[in-house]
Amino acid sequence: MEESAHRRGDKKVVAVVGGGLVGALNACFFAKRGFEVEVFETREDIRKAKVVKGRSINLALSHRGRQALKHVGMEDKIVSKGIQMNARMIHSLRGKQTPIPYGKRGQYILSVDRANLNKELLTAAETYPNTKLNFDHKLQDWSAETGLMTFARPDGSETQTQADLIVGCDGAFSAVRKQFLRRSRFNYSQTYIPHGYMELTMPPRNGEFAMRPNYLHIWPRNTFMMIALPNLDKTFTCTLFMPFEEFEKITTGDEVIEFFQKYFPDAIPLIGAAALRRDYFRLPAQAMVSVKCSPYHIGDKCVLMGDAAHAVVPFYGQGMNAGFEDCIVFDEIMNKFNEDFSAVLPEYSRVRVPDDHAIADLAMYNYVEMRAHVNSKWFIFRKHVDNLLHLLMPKTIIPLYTMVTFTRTRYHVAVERWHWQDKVINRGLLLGAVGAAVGGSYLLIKNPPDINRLVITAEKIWNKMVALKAPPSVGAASQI
Ligand code: FAD
Ligand code: EGU
Repeated sequence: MEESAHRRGDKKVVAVVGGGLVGALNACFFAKRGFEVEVFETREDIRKAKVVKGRSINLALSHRGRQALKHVGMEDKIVSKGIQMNARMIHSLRGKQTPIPYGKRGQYILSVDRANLNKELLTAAETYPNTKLNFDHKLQDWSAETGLMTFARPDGSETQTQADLIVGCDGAFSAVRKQFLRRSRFNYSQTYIPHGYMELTMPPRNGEFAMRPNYLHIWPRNTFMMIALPNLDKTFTCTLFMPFEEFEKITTGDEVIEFFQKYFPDAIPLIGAAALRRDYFRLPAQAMVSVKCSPYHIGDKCVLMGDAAHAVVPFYGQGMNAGFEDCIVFDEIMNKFNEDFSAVLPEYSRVRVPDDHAIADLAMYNYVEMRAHVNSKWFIFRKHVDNLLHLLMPKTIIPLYTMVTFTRTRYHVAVERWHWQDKVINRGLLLGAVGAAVGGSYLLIKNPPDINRLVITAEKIWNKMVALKAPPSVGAASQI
């Protein structure tokens, strides 16, 4: 048995399994509270590694993730190395580019480098004297009764260590979660979608970004989709999404070019035909899985967070953001229940499961939606409709992506509110088509130009007309 980490001093020992994005951030949260924190990570220290293999190269960081980083004093450091994306840039088949802002001026999401984010968070965790990082430790098994964990080492040996609390942050294929599956009354579902993804790098052109940098570039083509996020080194990482079936149909360099010629012609010169022929075959397409489970805890011993609790498909750009928000929610509950794990853990499951399930559902819904009938025209049209309704009724209609991306509205409340808004719109259209026209012209004649008052009045009338209860409230951060 390795050095037992059990109860050095009077503070409890928290073992964070997984030193990925959520594990490293969580280590900071627990260390800040003064716990003895031990992080166990399968991989070697990525700060020393020559090649870092792993999933997606860059990620969209938005409000929820930023708030979590702020809690541990890391927001500025990460944001300063992020690239602002103020709008999407929609690429049509003909190569026409149409920007659609995310919100008002100054509302943006950030493209951040996954490896850098992970490294910075590990370094931040390590600056706490009460944190120890253990790399090359792969969790094999653990006991829910005693909290004893068994790790495999690269040399084939095994070590054991004990903790008061085990925090499973070990990703979509969580080893911590395996124990949950053996127990009664644990709900679990996983779904692989038929699509895979492949990352391709678009190099700089004449030392500059090959496309406008401050955008999330999207090529929506129903079944096929590509998106590109900018990197600090002036490259873009393009992610091609398509059914595995289609990936497999393409077996030669010529077929790659032919395929891109058909669906993403404007990207060929930007990525480079030669690079495209080569890079397409470098790595096989990667799978995407959606995992939902509940509860997220076992007694006062173990809790799941991040992808270990809820892997979501990437079609809302929320996986990491949701995992980071898990850490804030847990932290808030720790305050409320005085760090009493036997009260905190069940409360965390009670509060967080509905929200993580809601974002998993939303991401899956958006995947189905995009795949079914979203081409560039439809994408642009839908976003314009959303924005127009919001402009007309700023208090009543808030686009779903706005609530998800730019607020900490609980995910399940955002979904309720979205359904409510749909009802408002539908009833409004039904009852109000004529009424609005007549009433509107009357109002215009009676009290002219003050456009602001007109909008507010119209909004009130509209709300009366459709006669619905007040919407679920938004804004008040994560009301528990
Ligand atoms: P991971 O990042 O998977 O980390 C888990 C860690 O645990 C790893 O370091 C692993 O080595 C370690 N581990 C695993 N098993 C063990 C074990 N047995 N013992 C010890 N350690 C172990 N999210 C966003 O918010 N925005 C985006 O734009 C976005 N884009 C994405 C694009 C793609 C193509 C994909 C696939 C995902 C995207 N996501 C995005 C989601 C995001 O990648 C994940 O939600 C996030 O990485 C989850 O972090 P995590 O720490 O929970 O898990
Ligand atoms: C997918 C893969 C555009 C990074 C959803 C939008 C994504 C990201 C959207 C990936 C889309 C899709 C939203 C953001 C973001 C959009 C969003 C998706 C980042 C509804 C690196 N999605 N993504 N929605 O609105 O809310 O721009 O891999 F194409 S950021 Cl699928 Cl906001």
